[in-house]
Amino acid sequence: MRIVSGDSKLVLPYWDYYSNATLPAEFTNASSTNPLYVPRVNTNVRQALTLAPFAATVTNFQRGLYNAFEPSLEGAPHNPVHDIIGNVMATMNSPNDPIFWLHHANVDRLWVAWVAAGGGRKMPATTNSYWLGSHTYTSTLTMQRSSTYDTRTNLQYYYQNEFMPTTMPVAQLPRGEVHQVQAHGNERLLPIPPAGPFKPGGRKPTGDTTFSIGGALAVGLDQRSVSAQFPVLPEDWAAVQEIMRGNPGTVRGSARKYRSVQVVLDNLELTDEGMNGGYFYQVYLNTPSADGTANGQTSVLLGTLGAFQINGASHHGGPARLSYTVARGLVRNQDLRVGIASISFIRVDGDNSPRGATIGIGEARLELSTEEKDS
Ligand SMILES: [Cu+2]
Repeated sequence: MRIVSGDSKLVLPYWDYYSNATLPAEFTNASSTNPLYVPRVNTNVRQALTLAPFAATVTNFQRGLYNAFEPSLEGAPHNPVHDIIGNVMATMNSPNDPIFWLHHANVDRLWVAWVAAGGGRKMPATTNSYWLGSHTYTSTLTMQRSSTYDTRTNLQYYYQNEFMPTTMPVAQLPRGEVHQVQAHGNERLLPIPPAGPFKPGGRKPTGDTTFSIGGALAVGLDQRSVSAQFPVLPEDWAAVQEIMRGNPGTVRGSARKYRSVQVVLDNLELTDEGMNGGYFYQVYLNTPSADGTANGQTSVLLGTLGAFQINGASHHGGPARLSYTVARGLVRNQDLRVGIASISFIRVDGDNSPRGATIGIGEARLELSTEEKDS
């Protein structure tokens, strides 16, 4: 870009929404001659932010491991920033909104900051298979994955500020929200949203390597928060418990040894109202409490769901499916007594959000998987 621009001092901007959650004014001036303007649902993303990826417990990096930065940062703030801004940003054409590039520069910067923060945070070793292969940008431009290991030495750029955010933007936490994911001690006491009138999906194998121990069918989401509740057999909870302890779990009806637990949202569809974004849902697994009461249960935040995530999941054709790993240690022994599980969808609105039906989920279920995840 320095060559093309003829400016040897050209630098790329990033948008630090933790410092200012409102879109820079250059992007919101609706003048027809402003190349940075596109219509958006929201221009403030405070509702999309969280400090969860920067927690001391998030020390792994790569997807597939527990307590990993990559899926945590993607879960929030990356995805909800797409969702809350909405319109083009909530689609796979999101690079057509110029703010995309400043958002992604900031995501890259947050990664640099996470690496620099130390405290046991570790990138995969250069010898790890994570670094095999290459990124293809155009038919004539590829880059070895291994060359993206480090920004300063490999890629020869740096950011003006390479520190992790430590505070949320002032006065921007809505409605007592707690934003934490995927680590010990990050449960919250959550009043579970009311259960929707969804039919149970039943226990069944869902593939060669996965087995559903329960779910709910035809789960419709709108501007309200809602829970999908379904029965789980005590013996299946026992298998979950084994897996949470780090042991393989087995279930009746399958000869497999299962090694991880996930919440799967299958056959996802967006309504016309939900298509443009401007909202998202926090996805929680509510583990059953000893007395079976609906409130005061231990809940764990698994990730986020919105138009951008669904558009991404359906990008390569076939039914849109999203899965959320339940990290080991999140489901504790004392939580595993009563046979009702809840997958809860906590609606998060932007300043502007659609009313009415947004998302349809063919089945929301709790699955065991043979996939091994390192602790
Ligand atoms: Cu993105």
